[in-house]
Amino acid sequence: MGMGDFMLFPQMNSSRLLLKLDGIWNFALGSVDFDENCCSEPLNQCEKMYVPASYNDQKADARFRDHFGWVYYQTQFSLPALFDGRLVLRFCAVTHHCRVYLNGVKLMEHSGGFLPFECEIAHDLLRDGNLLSVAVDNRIDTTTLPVGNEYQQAMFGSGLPAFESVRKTEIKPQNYPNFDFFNYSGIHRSVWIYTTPKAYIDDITVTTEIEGADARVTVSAALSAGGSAAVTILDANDCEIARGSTDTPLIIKNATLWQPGAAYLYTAKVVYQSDCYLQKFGVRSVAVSGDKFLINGRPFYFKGFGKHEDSETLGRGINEAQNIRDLSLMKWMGANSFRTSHYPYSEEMLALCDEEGIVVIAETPAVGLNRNSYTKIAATHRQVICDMIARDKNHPSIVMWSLANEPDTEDENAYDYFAPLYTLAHDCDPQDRPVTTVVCNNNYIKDRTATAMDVICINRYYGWYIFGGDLDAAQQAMTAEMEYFRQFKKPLMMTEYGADAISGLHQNPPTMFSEEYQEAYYRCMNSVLDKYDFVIGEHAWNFADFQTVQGTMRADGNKKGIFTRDRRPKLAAHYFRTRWSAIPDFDYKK
Ligand code: GCB
Repeated sequence: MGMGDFMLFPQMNSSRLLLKLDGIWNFALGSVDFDENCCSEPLNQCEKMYVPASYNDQKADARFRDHFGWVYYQTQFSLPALFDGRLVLRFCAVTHHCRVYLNGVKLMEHSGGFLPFECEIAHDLLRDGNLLSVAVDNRIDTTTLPVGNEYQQAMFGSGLPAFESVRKTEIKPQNYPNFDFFNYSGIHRSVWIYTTPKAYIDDITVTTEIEGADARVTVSAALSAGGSAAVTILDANDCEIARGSTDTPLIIKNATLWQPGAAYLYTAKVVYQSDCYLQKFGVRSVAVSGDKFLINGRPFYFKGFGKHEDSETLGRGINEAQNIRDLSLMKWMGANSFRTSHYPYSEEMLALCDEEGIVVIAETPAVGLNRNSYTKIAATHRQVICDMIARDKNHPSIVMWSLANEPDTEDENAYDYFAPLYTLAHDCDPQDRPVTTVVCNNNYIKDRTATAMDVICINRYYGWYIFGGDLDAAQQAMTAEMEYFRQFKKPLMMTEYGADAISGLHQNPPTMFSEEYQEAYYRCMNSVLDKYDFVIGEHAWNFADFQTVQGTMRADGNKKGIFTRDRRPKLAAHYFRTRWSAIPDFDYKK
């Protein structure tokens, strides 16, 4: 795959057929050694596994939950001989590394668990009863995004009897995520076969410029045999309002803007020979000006959350019903935005945000970068930035790109590492949206990266990890930090702040882990944020409780959710609902 490969979201229309291969597949656990036989022959010993979903939580068996290395998925399908056009096999996300075989022939290999990949299937490869095999490797290390730690041997060799005794037996091989979410793996999003005519539309890019009451729309397309394509612009009622061709700007008279909370989508219908594709888009502008973040020229205030793709049984698998519910809960709370922490989310979710008027900060899977990973990871990081923007560039809901979450920015090489990535993201984006890197540098005075971005994005846990239980100290520390950052005269956003709360645990006076403490924590922090006009938003960490690796810091996962994992509100949900209902989307800060 090249840099920022084209990747239209599959769609069924008058020129294209779309078949989902989702359902119950055959499945077998493998080892760290790849076994090609498990891809060329039907698996002889296998289990049933649902696709799309993580495999980890589908079985009541730790071998699945804690697996390390390869697993094998297989399904069989037959196709009617209906056409002689192109057949494309598309995976929307397989986490983290995979090899795809069809009838024993290797078709694709892909690294990176959160973005799509596809290839054309030759007609002569097909037969009656095709065997599709997908081998998936879940290993993470210092060369992958997200980053895995090397074998944790710190205590080994310490001479302590416990570690000496364990050393003699082999400790079971496992992943050591350098990030705080469960390393769910498997075929996480849909598997599709779609057709196109032989001459086809490979990619569409829509850019818009607001000119007074009108909008100038440029629709450009990558076309398999060159030339240009016909373009029709349809309004939200599917009425034609402009007509022309690719690369010549079209005018929408009296354009309706895409606004947070009041989405409006147009469609560009692109017709190229016998192919056609309907690309939705919105007319809206995004810019940073002084210490404000402007949407459609007005200072926007981000109210919302960091999230995860995480649910019962499905793990990190796409859960569209839950996506609907999550956006509904956000609206119930008066929230207007979220960040796709800590990886690109499904295209279905982004399309839903386009429709629902929810604002999105889109993040790469670059989480857990430490000073040792910079040199090893640079090429992969560049690729994932290009690929994410290529996939997501047309979504009006996305207003900013996040290059990474909490890299080690105290390291002196961090600025030199991130400055070119910042430029790259701007260069990749036809809409040239703002770019940020989300940091959590306790020694923030040493940070040169956060302040070099368009928006300073900070994760901060005073009152939890630092000054846990002491909200007075937390308030002072937070105030000092805001006083420090105000000198940069740039917009600053709290991309994370939070406190764990065990649902149902109540305490008066509030103590850590109680619902009351979580609420008191947010009241205290928000009282500081409200004092600073350059603070352009607050994203609570996290929307909902989520699964993590086991550990002394985590009781059945991370409990910083404002909702439980099954989306029941904690006290803080009601507090934020009251607060956010009173904070307008625009002009909150002077
Ligand atoms: C952070 C991370 C997030 C963690 C969170 C926490 O700073 O960005 O991934 O889950 O803290 O709760 O510790």
